Amino acid sequence: MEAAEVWGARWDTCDNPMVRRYMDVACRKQTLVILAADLRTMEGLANLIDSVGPHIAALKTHVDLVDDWTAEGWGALCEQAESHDLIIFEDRKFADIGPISRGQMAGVYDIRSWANVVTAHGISGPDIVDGLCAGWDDVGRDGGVLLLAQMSSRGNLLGLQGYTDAMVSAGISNTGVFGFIGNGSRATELAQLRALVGDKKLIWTPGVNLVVGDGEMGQRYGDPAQAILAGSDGIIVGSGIYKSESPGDAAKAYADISWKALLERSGV
Ligand code: 5BU
Repeated sequence: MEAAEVWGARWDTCDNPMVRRYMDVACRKQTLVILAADLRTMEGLANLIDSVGPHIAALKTHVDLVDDWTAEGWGALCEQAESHDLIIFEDRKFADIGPISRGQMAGVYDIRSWANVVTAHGISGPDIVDGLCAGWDDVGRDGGVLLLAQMSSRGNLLGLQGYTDAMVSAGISNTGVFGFIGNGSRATELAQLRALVGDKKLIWTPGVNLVVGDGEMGQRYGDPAQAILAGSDGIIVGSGIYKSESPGDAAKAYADISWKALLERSGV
């Protein structure tokens, strides 16, 4: 299946360099699943990546969640992810002013050297995107920023009137912006976000699980197919996969659902 066909207008219109790479990977592997690999040991992560690697398009990390983290071990883990053709996405939720965000791309974890995509809040203003892109530029790499336009957790303040619109206006014309985070747990909110965003940027959505409803500590879950039909381009799934008895089978099930929904949306 041609990527241009399944992604429709977004294939031509999206302007961040990392987007087509994601779209290609998703088509090659027939999956829109982004694994939220929220495990706390390097060994657990390595095993998980190997069991789900063929069924996911991107690996989402929280590098500061790992108890036995070492720079060397992390480098090996990233190589393992790359051998599975995965986009590496650090969900760091940067939020500081531009120059500090640029510096935080370096530091102990040196995120700029291994992540292809990172998340950021736009609360400090639009220059955070340029700061993060300058971080990649410092090591001769390209990347993309996902701005948080919505969140999946209950009571989050991004739902206050005007915030989502302001975030989209601030990010839509910046080529450093890969896309926006939308709320996978509420298809109607997501459809509103898609209407604001148009085809210029991707939307990735956490808060997705085959078991819909309230999760732990304020997390909320919506249905994966509904999220994609409402305009999501990537479903972020964590516990729905890694807590399952067979993560490989669970990842494959989410992959099949996501791919089928994309084909339905694009009408091919
Ligand atoms: P879960 O196990 O599928 O609930 O994991 C969800 C992941 O997505 C977890 O890593 C969160 O940090 C991440 N997340 C989220 O749940 N909701 C949000 O609004 C954002 C990120 Br942004």
